[in-house]
Amino acid sequence: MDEAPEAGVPTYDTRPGYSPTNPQFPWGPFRHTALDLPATGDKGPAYEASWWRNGWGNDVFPRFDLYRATGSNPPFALGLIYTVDRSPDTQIDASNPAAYYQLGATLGNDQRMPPLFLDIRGIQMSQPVTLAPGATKPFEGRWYLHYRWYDWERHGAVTINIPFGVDVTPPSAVATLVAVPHKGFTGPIGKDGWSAARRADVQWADIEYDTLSGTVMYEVTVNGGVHPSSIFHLDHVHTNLTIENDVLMPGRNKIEVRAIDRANNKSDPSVTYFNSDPDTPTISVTAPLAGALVPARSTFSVVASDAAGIRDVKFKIDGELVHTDISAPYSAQLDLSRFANGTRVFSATVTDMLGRQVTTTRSFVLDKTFPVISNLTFGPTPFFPIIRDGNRDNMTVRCTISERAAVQLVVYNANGTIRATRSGNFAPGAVAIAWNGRGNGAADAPVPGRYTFRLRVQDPAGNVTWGPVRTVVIQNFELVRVGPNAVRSVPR
Ligand SMILES: [Ca+2]
Ligand SMILES: [Ca+2]
Ligand SMILES: [Ca+2]
Ligand SMILES: [Ca+2]
Repeated sequence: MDEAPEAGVPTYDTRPGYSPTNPQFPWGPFRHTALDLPATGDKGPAYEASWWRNGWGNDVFPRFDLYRATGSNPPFALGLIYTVDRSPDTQIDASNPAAYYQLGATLGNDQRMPPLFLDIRGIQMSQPVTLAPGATKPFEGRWYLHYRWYDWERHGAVTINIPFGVDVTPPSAVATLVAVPHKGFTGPIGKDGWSAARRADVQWADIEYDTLSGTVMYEVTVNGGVHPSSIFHLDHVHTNLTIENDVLMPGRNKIEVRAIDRANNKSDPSVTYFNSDPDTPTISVTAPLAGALVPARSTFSVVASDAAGIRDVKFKIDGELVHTDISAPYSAQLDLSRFANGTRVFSATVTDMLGRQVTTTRSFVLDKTFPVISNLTFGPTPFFPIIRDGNRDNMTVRCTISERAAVQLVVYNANGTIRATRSGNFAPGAVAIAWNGRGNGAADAPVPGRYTFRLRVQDPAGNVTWGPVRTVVIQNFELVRVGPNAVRSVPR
């Protein structure tokens, strides 16, 4: 490809070499572009490893590591003269020092030159302004490094021309990105693109996304994690990827695709979603308990789960829809006042993202009727609960209740705070609850004064009726002997 060497002048082998930091796969910043190129037509190992980069980088200070093949004769070079321009076949005139730069060094045993860095923006300032197709900066596009070796005596006969490219402009975003069930999938498709598929085919338009250096590959991200597959654009055979269930999760999967150009610039991501719902939902009732008595206003709760998510849970009473819940917890206080007392059926239906439905039911007994308190009496008042000579008395509250209930006597101090409570469970009919004047603590002795009290009556469904407020008085007393075997208590 080059002119024949002059007689008696050494020629130098400029076979491509390696980057010392990443000899096999030069990914990332521009490091040894020139060495990847067939400068002598010799496809060395580095050339084979990165031919698809084709010398493009996104660094405006590209680095060249140049060395001579071992065994060259003579064994040492002193340096090289070089120039950089847009022309592929510039020949360096060694007799005109104004036409070239010089990089001098005595090569060591590894035959490497010190790294040569080019300031492409600075070089561009002395060049005609050209804007290559697809470029956004004048320094982008194809460049050529031209150089000749020299030793103690003379320059090499051949100017070696190394093409390289600078591209700092990202590719355009990937077009018409979709994710669909894998082509083998035959199951149901729900609304909003939901399906039971656990494998997705991701596809996008097979077009050129970078007109400067060219698209070389794509990066696919699933739910924020980069997919391990390298998808090369070369030959335009791969603008798709099948995603398996090792990265595809039940639910809404976010899939992003970026185009990457030869210079390693990445496009903005294009985004699509794949909605996978492979499982059947579960549901169970947590309230009410089976057969429980339930008042007119009561909280109904279910626990529902589905790996892909739940569209809604519907509550029904005797088949009538009473509540729709779209988010956990699935719980609602229902007003059942329009339903009749007696056994009713609560049912809850969960619908998953694909549309599968599972229903659970539970019977309960509706009791909207509040207990009724009648015939309320109490006494005595005042009463004398403080022991004198072994004598004292209690106050007793009596009434009649309409149904089985838990009855509580609540006694209040004059300031409204609770002084004491006494409780018992009673069948329908007569109730009697006594108060010994003490508080709730065993050592809380009676204190003379005025107290108010009420009865609180709660049926098994939870309906509560309060009785009227009454007042009772505790007094100190002394015993007055009024006969041989008779005493009388006298307040004092
Ligand atoms: Ca580009
Ligand atoms: Ca499901
Ligand atoms: Ca809810
Ligand atoms: Ca009742």
